[in-house]
Formats: sequence, structure tokens, C-alpha cells
Amino acid sequence: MQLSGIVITTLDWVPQGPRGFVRDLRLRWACEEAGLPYSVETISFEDRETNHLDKQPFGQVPFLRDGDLQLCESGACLLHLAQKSEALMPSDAAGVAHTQQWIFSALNSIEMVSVPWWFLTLSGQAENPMTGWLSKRLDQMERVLSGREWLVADRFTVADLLMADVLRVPLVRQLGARPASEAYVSRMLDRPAFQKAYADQMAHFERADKVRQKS
Ligand SMILES: N[C@@H](CCC(=O)N[C@@H](CS)C(=O)NCC(=O)O)C(=O)O
Repeated sequence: MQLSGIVITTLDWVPQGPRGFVRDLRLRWACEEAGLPYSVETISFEDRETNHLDKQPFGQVPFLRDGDLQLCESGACLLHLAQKSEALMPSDAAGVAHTQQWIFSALNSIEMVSVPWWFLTLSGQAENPMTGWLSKRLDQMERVLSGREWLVADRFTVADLLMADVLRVPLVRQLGARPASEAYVSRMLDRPAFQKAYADQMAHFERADKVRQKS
């Protein structure tokens, strides 16, 4: 493992709803799994759409800095971190390729459907037109996860971290009974590195509440 000065940037505060799900958690979790030292910096929630466009062109978080490297998009950041530690990704060509493949699957085949589905569900529409599409994708993942414990090379990788983070959204977990997916998500959430990253994010926003109450 090489030494690094990884800095993860997230929002200084968010309302209760997204706490525990802000995507800096993905990067914290990866660093915790690998024992990579990191620190956390913040940008202001209030003017988030424009206050960091040079670092994240869509006005979102997370983004990271690692020495001279500035990087955004949680998937890209995870792959960058994975290159620093075998704990996150095997080093052989097939292991790398399959980890990349499942990172894209999590983002582009599952989250691409689950996030708009989630928004439409929360908007209170009686009929969510994306339910069939998401159910099909989740059924397909259920088939994959019924046959194996991990996505890549019979071991934990950042692909599992990301897939579990995408699948752990409560409304998504509640959309039908998929025992293998549920067991997979539970296994991932039991990992000490996830627990630490989650607790740290929650504590970060609780501290921000206190600062806000004072001002
Ligand atoms: N594709 C981006 C999505 C990032 C994202 O959705 N970030 C949310 C927080 S989890 C955000 O910054 N939301 C604030 C906003 O969009 O104004 C990634 O994976 O990094």
C-alpha cells in the first residue's frame, strides 16, 4: 500500500433525509476497507450548485483530491482508490476488468433506473411508470447474486461496495422479496468499514447541526 494524502470533499450539511446516503460514504467506505488514510473537507450546501463547478461540473459531491490529482464521480473515485490497494480490487487483468464491468453495471444498469424510480415514487404518483423496469433489473441482479457471494473473483471488491450501496436504498429493498440480494446487502452493511464510514458521515452532519444552531 502506498502512502497517500487523500482528501474527500462532501457537503458541510444536508437535511436529515439524505444522511447516511450522501455518496461521500462510498469513498469513506473504500478508504476504511483499504486502511487508506484520508481527511474530509466540505463545500457549502447553500450555494452547492455553483460553488465548486471547477471540481465537479454538475455541482454535486463527492469529489476527491489525491496529491495533484483532482477527481469526481464516485465510480471513478472508487476505481482510483482501488488501484492503491489489493483490498479493493485484484491486480490481475481479468480482476481489474471485471471490477470495472460491475462498477459500470451498478451505476449504469441499476442506479440509472433506481434513482429516477425513487424520485418518482417520492413524488407520490399513484402509478410509477418505472416500476416494471426497476423490478426487472432487480430480478436480474437477484439471479446473479443467487449464484455467488461476491461479484468479482470470489472476494470483496469495490464493485461489491458500489453495488451494495446502490441496492441498500430502503425503498429499493422494499420493492419485492429478493432473498439473495437482501442477504448480500445485509452482509455488506455488516462490514466494519461500512459501519465506520456510515457513523462518521452521520457524526459529520450532526456536528454541522450544532454549528448551525449556534449561528
Ligand atoms: N454521478 C455522481 C452523482 C453524485 C450525486 O448524486 N451527489 C449528490 C449527493 S449524494 C449531490 O451532490 N446532490 C446535490 C445536488 O445534486 O444538488 C456520482 O456518482 O458521484
